[in-house]
Amino acid sequence: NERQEGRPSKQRLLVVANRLPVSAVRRGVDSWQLEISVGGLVSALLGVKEFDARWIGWAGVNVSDDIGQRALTKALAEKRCIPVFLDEEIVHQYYNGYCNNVLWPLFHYLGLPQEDRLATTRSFQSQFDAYKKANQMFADVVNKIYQEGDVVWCHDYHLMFLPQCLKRYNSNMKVGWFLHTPFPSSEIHRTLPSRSELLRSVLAADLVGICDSKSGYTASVRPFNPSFHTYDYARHFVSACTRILGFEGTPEGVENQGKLTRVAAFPIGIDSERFIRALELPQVQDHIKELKERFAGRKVMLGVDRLDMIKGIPQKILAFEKYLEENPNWRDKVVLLQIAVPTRTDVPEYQKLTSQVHEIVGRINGRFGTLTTVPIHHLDRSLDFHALCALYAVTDVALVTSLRDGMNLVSYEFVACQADKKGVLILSEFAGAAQSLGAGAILVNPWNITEVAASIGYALNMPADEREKRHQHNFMHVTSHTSQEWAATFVSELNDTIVEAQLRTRQ
Ligand code: ADQ
Repeated sequence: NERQEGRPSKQRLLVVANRLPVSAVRRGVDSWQLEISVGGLVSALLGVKEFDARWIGWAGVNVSDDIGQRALTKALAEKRCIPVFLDEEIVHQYYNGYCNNVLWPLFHYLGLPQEDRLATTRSFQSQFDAYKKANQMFADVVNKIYQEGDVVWCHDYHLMFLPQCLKRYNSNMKVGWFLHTPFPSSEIHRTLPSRSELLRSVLAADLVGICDSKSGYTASVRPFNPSFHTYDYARHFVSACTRILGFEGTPEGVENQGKLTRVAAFPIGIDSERFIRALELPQVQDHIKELKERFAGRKVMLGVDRLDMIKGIPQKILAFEKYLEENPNWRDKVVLLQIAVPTRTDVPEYQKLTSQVHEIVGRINGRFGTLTTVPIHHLDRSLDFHALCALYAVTDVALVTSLRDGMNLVSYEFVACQADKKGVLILSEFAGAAQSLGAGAILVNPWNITEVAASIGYALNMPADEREKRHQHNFMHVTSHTSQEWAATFVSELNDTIVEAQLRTRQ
């Protein structure tokens, strides 16, 4: 029992996210194999040394028996993870339904899947009920292990209802919430039937952070990053609260009946050192050599994305086709490597996207390929970390053309691996990263394939001194705005907010 264990010397940080940073595979009645999945959030939190961090979340598997649940809980405890057990029906309604069919497309301005629109509208209420129920289940687990003085950091659109559930348990609990996706214009948010409930719940948190490459929205309190001054997502959130709830927007956030919730923009980053160090490893160097030989005499263009509607993969490939069409002399001098990790493979909309991409790639390779070469290499799979670093390092032009993206870490990873090559980044203006890497990248509207095709030509022909200047700008940003700094800033802001709130209450 954690409550009886005595206080650890470091302050405890409870990180609550839909998925735990491990994947669990059952090996027997009471045995589990766990593998840590390293992602942006995990490496960010590894860097926050002053906290004793624990994770609370779903392990991604349905475990209905007591023996299995007990064994998994025990195995996860060694990794400082605490599971929330969700049954199949809840996962179907909460995760597949409300999170991925409603909030994800809506927050990315894509609306609901067209053919499912009516069906989704009908099942909306039951999905939202499941969403609230699931969030309550997360809150129950947090509440059970919470100790006075802990900081609770809730993540993403899956858990918008959680801050309120936690505050109902204990109004003194320090609760922050961070959104990894864009927060859309209030005109989009107001179409959501549960628009008010979600906003009210999030406002129960003490600090709301929006993933963005923006500087301190709370500049009057403490400027984080004074060289950038845009704050679109935070502004959209405040507008939604003022227009939908009638609350007051202030320079610090949102105020209602004397209670202020601070709304801030916290740009996420990557663990840039990890990428830079990896490039020195012999196996990565070997891989780089192989790739250079394989593509000798051709410029390498690269796309690395999850295969999701928001990433704009078909649009990107069509722009590349247009470039080849208009520039026959480049047809045998450039190759596009598109690495796309499949996600949500059971959803028809995503299956359709996969077929669409395959169809376009096949057509273009048939049209411009020769007996020995093709212009596009498309892989439907994930690459391991070292292979990914090598690929970033040999790339001349990276194409990040998301239709919308909270930030986009691929653009950061590419820049981190380009110290030698000083390659060019073509970046969608609709990715949060455009706010921070915009001065070094070529910004494009991904819907305008004529513009993207022209940018490909500009990037391929860019003189070395311009590449160098652009790269330096981005490299400076990526190496000085790291994931570790992002996490440390959020948590220390959350602590400060509480101190301020307590002071205000005492006055
Ligand atoms: P994602 O939509 O997953 O994240 P992104 O920020 O690009 O998008 O991160 C993807 C991660 O997966 C990167 O670390 C990348 O290296 C890795 N990855 C992608 N394709 C891969 C492949 N084929 N093989 C191996 N690795 C691959 C969400 C939001 C983003 C936001 C992040 C973090 O949608 O906008 O930047 O969270 O807040």
